[in-house]
Amino acid sequence: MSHEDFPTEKPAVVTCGLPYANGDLHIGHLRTYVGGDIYSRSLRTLGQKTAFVSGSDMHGTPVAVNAEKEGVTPEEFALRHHEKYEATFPRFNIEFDNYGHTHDETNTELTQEIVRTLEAEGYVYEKEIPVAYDPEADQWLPDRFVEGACPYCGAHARGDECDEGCGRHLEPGEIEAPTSTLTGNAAEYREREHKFFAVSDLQDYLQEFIDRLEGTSNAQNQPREWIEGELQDWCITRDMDWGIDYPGEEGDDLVLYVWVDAPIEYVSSTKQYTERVGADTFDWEAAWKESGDIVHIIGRDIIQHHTVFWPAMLRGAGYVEPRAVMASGFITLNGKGFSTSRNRAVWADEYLDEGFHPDLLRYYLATNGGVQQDVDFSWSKFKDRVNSELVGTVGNFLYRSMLFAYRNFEGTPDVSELHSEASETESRAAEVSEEVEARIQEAIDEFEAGINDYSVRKSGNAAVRLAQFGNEYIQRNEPWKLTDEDPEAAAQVIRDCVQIAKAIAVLFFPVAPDKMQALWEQLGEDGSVADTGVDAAFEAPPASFGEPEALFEKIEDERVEELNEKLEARVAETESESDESDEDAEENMDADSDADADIDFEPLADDRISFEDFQGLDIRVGEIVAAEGIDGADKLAKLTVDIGVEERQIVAGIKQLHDLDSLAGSKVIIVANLEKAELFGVESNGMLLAAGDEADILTTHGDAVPGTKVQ
Ligand code: B3M
Ligand code: ZN
Repeated sequence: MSHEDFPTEKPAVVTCGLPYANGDLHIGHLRTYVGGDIYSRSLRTLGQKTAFVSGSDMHGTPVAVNAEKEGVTPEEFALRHHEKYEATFPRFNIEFDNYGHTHDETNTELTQEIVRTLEAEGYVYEKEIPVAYDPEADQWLPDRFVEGACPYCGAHARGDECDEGCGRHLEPGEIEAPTSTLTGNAAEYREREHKFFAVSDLQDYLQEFIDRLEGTSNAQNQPREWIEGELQDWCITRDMDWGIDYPGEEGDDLVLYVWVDAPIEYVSSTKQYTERVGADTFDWEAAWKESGDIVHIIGRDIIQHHTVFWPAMLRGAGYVEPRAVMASGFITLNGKGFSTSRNRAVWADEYLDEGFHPDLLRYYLATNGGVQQDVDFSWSKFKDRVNSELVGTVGNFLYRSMLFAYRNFEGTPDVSELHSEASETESRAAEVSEEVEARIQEAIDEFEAGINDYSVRKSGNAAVRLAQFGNEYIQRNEPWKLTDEDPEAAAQVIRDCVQIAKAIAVLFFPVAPDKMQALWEQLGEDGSVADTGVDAAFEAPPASFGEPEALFEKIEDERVEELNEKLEARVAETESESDESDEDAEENMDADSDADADIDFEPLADDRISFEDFQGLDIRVGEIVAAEGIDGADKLAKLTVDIGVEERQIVAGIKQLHDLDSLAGSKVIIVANLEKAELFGVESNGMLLAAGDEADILTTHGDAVPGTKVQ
């Protein structure tokens, strides 16, 4: 790919898909926003000039349908939700540089201007098409006002999206056997003139664009079938009065399709940011019209909009194309989809009201799986990860080493005498041992690689792995024994640990901003850790600091039981209240399918095997060293797996289901003594264990090292 690594000299814009202003936020919705916030903070830590923007999506039938149900105007309805979102995001430390909405003046003007440019460039034409119409309601039926069968896969679909089947965007007139969601009656098709954007004129451009596009592999690969096939032009108007008027046709009932003005909010929101802080701080035109690094973070159900329609619009109107699209998987709750109508959700406000710190959820959502993997939330898994990783690894290291430093040295030990010669050398951290200096550098490299691989899990885990090393380092060197025997050596070990603590503050800040600011202050540092960069990881901490306090608190089992009971009771109550509990009301965003509702489990095997037979299997813990797709094979990936005694090449059918780029470092379970096989001309020496059709990869719960036998 042609892009240079971050940090670049260009201004970067990180955006998050705009939430439709039509419902309450649950923690599943927060995933892409947390991811975007971590990603933009991480870019800044690397020294990249970055704007992080988004806004509420006010238009379209998702809002109009719900406003109608409530009997209020779409504007009133959408603004109310917009204000709620705007207040909720900061409570999770999701701090947009600008959070606007699509109905404001900036976006209305910019959208109309861009459409006029597309017209002037000859990309817009008029065509008569069949549009669904409800004769009883005497109304046109755009998008979600009509349902029917998808013409491509036959699944039940919405007017503009095959949301339960193949996921395609559907054009007006395409849906078969249309029915009106207003009256439930069969709809008719009536001919009507609409405006079209000639996406097909940009096909050659899009084919080149997709080869340049970075981000997650789903966003790079999925659009190929559309871009390389026959590209359909895109109807950009709708028969509604809620939306942005088609320029020059104000007053009639024709507005722009919501997907025209929604992504333009990315630009408008950046523009508002510049208007607030000045072009010297961030110049929206330099980023969007000259040369910027644009990174979109979205749910995987809107890949087509961001990799086909949107870049075509940008190109047609003379704007900069996206550099990367990170498309995330969905979130489930206890293995099933979130369901707002059944109250089967952990609501964003509820999570905070239960007294949990936002940084814990940020950590969980960002590092539980690669960006494009589905992530399951349960209170019990949440507890496990908080207790073992945040409390047990990070918190434990920080507390024990800083307490030791405070009690024995009243802060950072002075070891300058020991390094009087070294201080003139090229060492970046003159007073730190070579081993620790190298390990901090490794953590910085992992952090940076995570950013360039578009993996917030990798960048987020760099600090956790460093803390793991810290625990091992302190354990191995036993400074508590050295204080009498060899005080200088004890001072050096603790000096090293304090430096590790500082590096953790810098590298973990994007994931846990509040907690790491607290650590920064515990270290006696002034100002905000947000204003530092990776280099601060090597700068000496202040000489003195006070008694540290534990940063993370253990979650008790009883608390989890209580929360599970609350959730179950609430779902039961909602279901008994609702007559139509089988019929899920429409979810406003993604992640709402009942993931396991339709699984036909295979019957249990009748034949028992002996213990000896089982022992004949050599099952081992491994660690993925590298993963790449096999050319020509849709599903297969070639993995290099470290199994302690040696490295193995293993072929596994996980290519489309996992973000291969973020698999390195993952613990896996493999059958080591399966006979070798050749798949697509590639030798497979062992078998990776994974569960179900989604190839959910088996891993270990604790820290079993590669090579450990599974028994
Ligand atoms: N408002 C929400 C969705 O479809 C939609 C995103 C717009 S992003 C420009 O997930
Ligand atoms: Zn379909």
